[in-house]
Parts: sequence; structure tokens; C-alpha cells
Amino acid sequence: MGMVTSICMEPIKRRRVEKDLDDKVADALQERTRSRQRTFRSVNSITMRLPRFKEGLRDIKEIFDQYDEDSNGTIDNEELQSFLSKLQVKMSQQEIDNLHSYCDIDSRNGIQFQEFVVLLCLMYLLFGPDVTRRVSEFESVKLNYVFDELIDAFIFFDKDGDGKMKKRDVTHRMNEASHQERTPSHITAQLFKEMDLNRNGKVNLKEFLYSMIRWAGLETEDDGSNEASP
Ligand SMILES: [Ca+2]
Ligand SMILES: [Ca+2]
Ligand SMILES: [Ca+2]
Repeated sequence: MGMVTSICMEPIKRRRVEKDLDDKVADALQERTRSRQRTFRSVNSITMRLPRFKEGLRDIKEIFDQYDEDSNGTIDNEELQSFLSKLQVKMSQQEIDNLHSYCDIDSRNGIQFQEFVVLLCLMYLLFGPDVTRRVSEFESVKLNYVFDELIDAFIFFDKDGDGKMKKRDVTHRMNEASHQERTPSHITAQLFKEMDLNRNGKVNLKEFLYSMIRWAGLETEDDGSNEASP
């Protein structure tokens, strides 16, 4: 039962949940950096993958629609539970609530599509490829590819590997490009500001993912009902 009245946690608790999950994600990123070869060597090599990334998002949209059982554009806590049970990851109700709260990034309650991509990518990072295989056996290779690229892009920008991108890291990476392709610093600053959703001067993986998905600009083509304001 556990009628979770709301995932709206009190601010202090929410901050603790944030920190705990941030730490977990940072550990997983470090582990990954140790065990894998670097894939990206330049900003350009990342931008070149964007079309493929967009394609992957379309596949994830189909998965999202499948788990959004009442088709209201939001995965609520109950739908999230049935999704997680499909993934066969062992999580307590508390952990599910925490994950829900952590991935509920925007001001609309519940997990909307962009947040769902973040959630799935984090699950992939934390629990490995079994996760995507269970979500969609058919698409899992493609999904893994997209998530690998996204995570590696983050690692590319997170120069000191502590799980948080800093403005100077991003600027530095941007400036490694050849001279004619150099990004003007005010643009880098603007990009960083847009990514830093909670305005704490650092960009963690979930903020990065969320921004990348927004920039990739996959519109929810179908009926747009989830965008309509009441
Ligand atoms: Ca729903
Ligand atoms: Ca939300
Ligand atoms: Ca931030």
C-alpha cells in the first residue's frame, strides 16, 4: 500500500536525497572512467553524434508511452513502480520515492518524457545494461549506445572527474577546438547557465542530460496534450 501522498518532500529532506544520489552517480561515473577508454576527444566529435542521439530519443519516447499507462504525458509514482519492477532492480519504496523526487526536475509533478530519459540513463549507469535489455530487448543495443555517448560526453566535460562540471572545465573544453571553431566565451557562459538548473555553479549528470535532451529538441509530436496548460 504505502499511500505515498506526495513526492513533494520537505526542502531539507529533498536536499539530502539530492546529495545522496548525486554522490552515487559520481561514484558510478568514476568507476566508469577507470574501466573504459575515453571516447570523445573534442566537442566536435560530440556534436557529430547528435542526429543519432535524436533517433535514440524517439525510441525512448515509444517506451515512455508504453509505461505512461493512462497516457497523460506523466509517469506517476504508481506507473514508475510498475516500470521499475519490469527492470527487476531491487529498490525499497523509499528508494523509489527518492529516485522519483531526484528525477522530477521541472515544475510539473511526476516524470515527464525528458525526465524519463534522465531516469533511464541514470538507471543504466547505476545498474548496467541489464536495465535496457529488460525495458526493450529489441532496442537495447541502440539505447545503450545513446546512453554511453551521453555519459561519455559528460565525462569529457567533467575534467577532474568529480561528477560535477564547472564553468572553467566547459570553457576549457570548448576552447580546445581549433581556432576558427572557438566558441565565444559569452556563449559558453550562457550554455553553462542554461544547464545549471539549480544555479549552484556546477552541472551534474542529471542537469547535463536534461539539457541535452531539451536541446536535441524532440517535440512530442503526437497530440501535444501534455504541453497544454490547463
Ligand atoms: Ca501517466
Ligand atoms: Ca516533472
Ligand atoms: Ca547545478
